[in-house]
Amino acid sequence: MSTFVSATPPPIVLVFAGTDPTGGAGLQADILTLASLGCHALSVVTAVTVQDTVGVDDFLPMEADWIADQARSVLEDMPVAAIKIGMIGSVEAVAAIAEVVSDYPDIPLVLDPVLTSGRGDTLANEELMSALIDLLLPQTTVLTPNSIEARRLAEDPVEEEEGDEPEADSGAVADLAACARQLIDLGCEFVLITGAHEQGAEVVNTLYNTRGVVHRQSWERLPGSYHGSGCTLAAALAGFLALGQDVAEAAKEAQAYTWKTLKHAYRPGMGQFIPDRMYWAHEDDE
Ligand code: PXL
Repeated sequence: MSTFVSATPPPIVLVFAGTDPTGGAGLQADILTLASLGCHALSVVTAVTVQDTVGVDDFLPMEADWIADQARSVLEDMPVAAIKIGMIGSVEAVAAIAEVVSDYPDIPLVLDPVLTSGRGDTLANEELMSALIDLLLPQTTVLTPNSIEARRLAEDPVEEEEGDEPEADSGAVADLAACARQLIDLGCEFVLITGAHEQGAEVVNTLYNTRGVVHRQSWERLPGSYHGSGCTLAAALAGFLALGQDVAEAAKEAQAYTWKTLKHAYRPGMGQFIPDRMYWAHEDDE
């Protein structure tokens, strides 16, 4: 008779996110991404969405107490190596999550500021954005906005600074650098701004900290429109942090992983492509 030996658990990542029945974005994207990297995802539901691959039709925010209770029960049971926060759904939920994570200041926290869906459906109003800024940004290790979210969160500081005209061709980068500085001044340690929504043959993503640019990486621009690429990137970043990498290395690895999931994306419905988080399991089929 063999003796049962318990396997060592993989690194554990706690995810706060909304559900997405398409499996493209949100909680489902995060769990798939983390599983693909060899992490175990703890999943706290913050909202339930009604959507297809074209867009989000509606969402129901989870009650704040229910979010806090879901999180506290697993945090007290298991050692969490990183936390990832995606869609939140209500101001009360932001406050509840901020209170829970404040009890775990040593766990690295990745905040993906989900403001809209890929189609542009609103997932966070102005009040929710300001709660994110006041309550969660100061506790964030890495904020992962796309360039549109970065400008909205930083309230487009370049426009406000009169007479500070950016140069014609370096304008976008200069403006995003100003946004990054502003977001870091608001309290997060690092900002990874993604550039898929900017012009150019390549997508340029830049990681900043208090000293400025940590690294800038360029990726071949892929032709599709993708559902859940931001969730994949932020979850992968949390996963690599949980696996023991530092922020600079984790941000590079997360980009490389995400680009591969987009390269292998498929279009299961009538809307956007879905990144293949398990691309490596299908590679032999090609
Ligand atoms: O991709 C951002 C995102 C995050 N979370 C949920 C979503 C979306 C976009 O549609 O539905 C639940």
